[in-house]
Amino acid sequence: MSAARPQAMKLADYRQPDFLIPALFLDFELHDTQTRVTAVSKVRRQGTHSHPLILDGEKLQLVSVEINGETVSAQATEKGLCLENVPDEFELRIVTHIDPLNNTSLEGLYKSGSAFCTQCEAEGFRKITYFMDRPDVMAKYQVKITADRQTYPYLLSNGNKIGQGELPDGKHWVLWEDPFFKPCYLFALVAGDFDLLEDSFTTASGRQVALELFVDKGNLGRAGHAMASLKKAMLWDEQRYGLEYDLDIYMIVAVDFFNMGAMENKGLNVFNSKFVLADPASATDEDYFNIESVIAHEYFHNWTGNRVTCRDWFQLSLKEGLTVFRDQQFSADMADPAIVRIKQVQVMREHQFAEDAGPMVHPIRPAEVMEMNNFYSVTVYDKGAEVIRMLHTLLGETGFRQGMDLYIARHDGQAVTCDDFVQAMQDANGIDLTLFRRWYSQSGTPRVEVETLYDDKRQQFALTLRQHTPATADQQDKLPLHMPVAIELIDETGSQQHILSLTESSQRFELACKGEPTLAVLAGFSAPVKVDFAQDSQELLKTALYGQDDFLRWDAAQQLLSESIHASVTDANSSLPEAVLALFSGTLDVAAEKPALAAEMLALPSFETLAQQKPHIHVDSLLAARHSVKMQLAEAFAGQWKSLIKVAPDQSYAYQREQVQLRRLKAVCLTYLAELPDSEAILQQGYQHSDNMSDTLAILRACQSANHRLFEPLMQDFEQRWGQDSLVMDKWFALHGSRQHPNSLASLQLLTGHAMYSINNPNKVRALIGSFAFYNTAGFHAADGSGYRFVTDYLMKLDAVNPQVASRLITPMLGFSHLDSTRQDLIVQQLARLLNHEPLSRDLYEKVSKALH
Ligand code: 0A1
Ligand code: ZN
Repeated sequence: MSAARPQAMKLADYRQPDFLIPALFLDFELHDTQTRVTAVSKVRRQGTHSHPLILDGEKLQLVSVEINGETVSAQATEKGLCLENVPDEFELRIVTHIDPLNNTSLEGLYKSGSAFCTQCEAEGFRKITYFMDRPDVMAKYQVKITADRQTYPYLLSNGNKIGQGELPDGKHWVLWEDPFFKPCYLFALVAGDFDLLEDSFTTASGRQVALELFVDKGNLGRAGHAMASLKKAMLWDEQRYGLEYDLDIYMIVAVDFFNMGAMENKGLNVFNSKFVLADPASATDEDYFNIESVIAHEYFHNWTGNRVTCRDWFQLSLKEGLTVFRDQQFSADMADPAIVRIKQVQVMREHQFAEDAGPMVHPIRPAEVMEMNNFYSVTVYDKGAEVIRMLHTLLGETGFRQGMDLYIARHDGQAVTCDDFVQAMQDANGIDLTLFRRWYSQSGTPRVEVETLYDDKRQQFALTLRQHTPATADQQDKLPLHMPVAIELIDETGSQQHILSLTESSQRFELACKGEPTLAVLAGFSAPVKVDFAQDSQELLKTALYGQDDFLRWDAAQQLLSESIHASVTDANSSLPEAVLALFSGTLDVAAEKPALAAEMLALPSFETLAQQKPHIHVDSLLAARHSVKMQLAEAFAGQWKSLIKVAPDQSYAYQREQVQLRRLKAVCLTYLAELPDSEAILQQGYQHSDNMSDTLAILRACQSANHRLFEPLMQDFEQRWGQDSLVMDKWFALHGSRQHPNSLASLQLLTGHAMYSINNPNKVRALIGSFAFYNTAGFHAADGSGYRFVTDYLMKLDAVNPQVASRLITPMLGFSHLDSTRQDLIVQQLARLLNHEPLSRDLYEKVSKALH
């Protein structure tokens, strides 16, 4: 990346567009390497000015430009086209050629296997034609697609099919019309040969919607769960938010090559096949859960994202934070609410807090962006959802729903801002949210300090909360925030719950309480903060065993475990504290009654979570301490692990709540059991008798994390059985990638040459290299720097193929300030190598330059 360094765009510089394009006709003549795209736009000047019309365009071959039927000569640059002295209103016709086959960035029009498909969010439309590629330019689309009829029997785009025909040369064409105005990031085209699962849904007002799910040939048997999930999501959105689907057809296409999870294109969602295909033999309970949640997420975007969209990309959390919150509510209703919440909090603590601590820290509404694709982040999505959740907590279900109704009624068909959303919530509830708005502009993880005092005489429990947000790489000065702090007071008679509204940097609350209670803070993780509250182990134990709120019980258990692991870092010979033993016996006693909660309470906090709890860590000692605590627990409760793994569902596999809970409990027990010397026969039999992927993977994971000698033979067997199944093999690659073993790097290198591996397929790269960088702590942080070097070498190759995937993969190299100085130096060396690598994408440049700053 020499001469011109990429420049950041600033939210403060937003200007409304100089021109509007209310109608667009697109004509695609599909060809692998030379697709011809004709774009006919109606263009209208907005306001009084004489600015030129500036169109974005990248990697396009310009064929011709006509204004009102007259050819004009126009010089394209690397970034687009500038047309001077255009009329106030005119028809613009542009013809371009594009090369989908060689488009490995998977942005714009590309080939996934033998199918054509598109991905336009955030700024991919500019790789299809010259256009004003920004979400506040909204058009009505008509799309004509022409292609070979045999190879591409299905030609799909947004909206309704309004025409089709055959051509003499073996080709056919289809014409689509989308009646809704939309920004170009929601445009989609798919052409290919698929198996089709058809169904229908009748909306609350009695309209019939055709549901069509397209999968690769032979995969129809794996499409049922996705279709069932879609129907559940459609019904749920009507019942919870009064929102109905608005077109006559809803299509989903599953493809193998996709940069993210899925995409909410109007009426034509494109999905990573990982989030569509499932059957008991090949998919885990977690896969079933994720499919249901991603299908719902994309469906919910139809209102929160499509009907009401973003004015500019700085507002991404407007649609993503809100839609993640809605899919979280849906998942809580479909599955186990407490467990669903625990998983969300784990994502926040492991990944979002880590993002806040690193160089890419940003508020949920970033103020500066160099490459938009870098901001599809855990902050914008997950912290964004936490911010919406706080509004929901502060306003209550009814108030929140009133705010949503007003937001949709006021802004349907518009491209709006996060401020517009908060304003609707404020107006519908008559409450002042001025202070609350700071969550949108202030970055970082706030800390809330808790101090308590019980007044025996007055029977009053006093609680002082102090908040402060430490400075972050992007922002020095921080202000107090408005947050709900949910608490539970536990005493002999039971427990009482309160929601405290914290708005000042220090605030005192008094609560009546007969007898001194045990306090548990942040029920349901009511705010995305770290809590500093020095509690002794007896109090934590009491909360863990006798608390009301399942989340608080799990959290207290995790704190007890975390503390014993950190204690074992300082004293390698320390034995397990009494409280941890009591926690495990107490939890194991009720495991059969509450299997899901017990499973989470018995699971050790991940290395990443432990690392987030301390400003400085020593990788090897923390890993050793975690392992030592695991060993001691394995031995101390050996009998229980053996008996509990027998508590298995007695019917054949179904993705059904009680079954999922028992399988999860069994999986946790297996991780301890595998550490015991006499576990081999049990593991072997468990693997052989398993009739579903959840149980199979639980055995493999247990063997992997215990470095059990069975791991390799079982993995070989697994490969024999599933070697031809791409999605299943991703699980196998991930198990290899994350295996903490002295040979892990060598095996990784070998596996990049495996017949099923391809650097062009993001799922493969994430499975193998991603799980190494994110989860193979020992391998990635190897003291000699070999892990960092391997990832850096790989990133250099990958960046040339797919910068978006490369840029996600670099995340574990960014936050290094908590590591020892030797490792910090080793990482910095590798980042410096990357910075000097040419060419370097804007995606990686933004992250590496910030990390080295
Ligand atoms: N809007 C999608 C996420 C998405 C973003 C970018 C993509 O390609 C670069 C693809 C999908 C969602 O939230 O599901
Ligand atoms: Zn989304």
